[in-house]
Amino acid sequence: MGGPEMAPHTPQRSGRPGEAVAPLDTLNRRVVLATLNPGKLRELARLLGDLPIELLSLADIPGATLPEETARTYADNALLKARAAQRLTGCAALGDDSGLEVDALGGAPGVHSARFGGAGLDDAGRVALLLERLRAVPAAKRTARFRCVIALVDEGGGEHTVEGVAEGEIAAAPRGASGFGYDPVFYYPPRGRTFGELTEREKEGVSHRALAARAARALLSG
Ligand code: ITT
Repeated sequence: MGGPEMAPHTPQRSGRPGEAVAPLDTLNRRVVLATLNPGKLRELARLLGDLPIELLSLADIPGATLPEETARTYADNALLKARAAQRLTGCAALGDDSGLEVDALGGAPGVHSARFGGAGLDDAGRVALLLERLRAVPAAKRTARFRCVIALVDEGGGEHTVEGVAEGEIAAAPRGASGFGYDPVFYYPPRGRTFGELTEREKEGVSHRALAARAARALLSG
């Protein structure tokens, strides 16, 4: 899989002149990102990369797989992923389960966003199918939201979940090439552009994942 470069992140610490600097080993907590989606990995690494922890990616562990997402809620699916990665590595683990909820489709694809239209479709195919399903739906009724739940399973098996939501609309056609998944058709009114037209930094300021990651940061630092 062509994931982002996820060499373990080593925090840098410098003390004031004359001040003792704690050895990095005592600061380093290893946290594994329990996702195999390269777009998510890149975003989570950017959102959490400055924390004084060593971030590892499940994608870098040969043969690592994630359990089937059999649960009906984002939180339970995120926990399934985080538990699996925590058991595999012994490290604290973060699982992300996310999806796009389209009001005109009764909240679909929701937790099934990654599998919308079946296993044969790629991101572009899922976007095309979504636009086809919404062909007759006027602009005012194309409201939608991205939801992201991040689960933390710590070294001792303690579990926490946090959530972030970004409200928007489904555009008439794809626009922009950044991000991943449904980003090119997720129009975000406060910026007047789709997520696919935002820079990584702009998406980090407003996205569902950024909001959830902000709450996850508090859990990791607490
Ligand atoms: P992992 O299970 O390995 O984490 P996945 O892609 O299977 O990866 P999900 O089951 O959580 O993950 O599926 C979420 C889907 O929702 C994802 O594949 C995208 O299609 C879509 N999605 C989630 N966040 C998104 C974002 O920020 N931008 C665009 N699409 C997103």
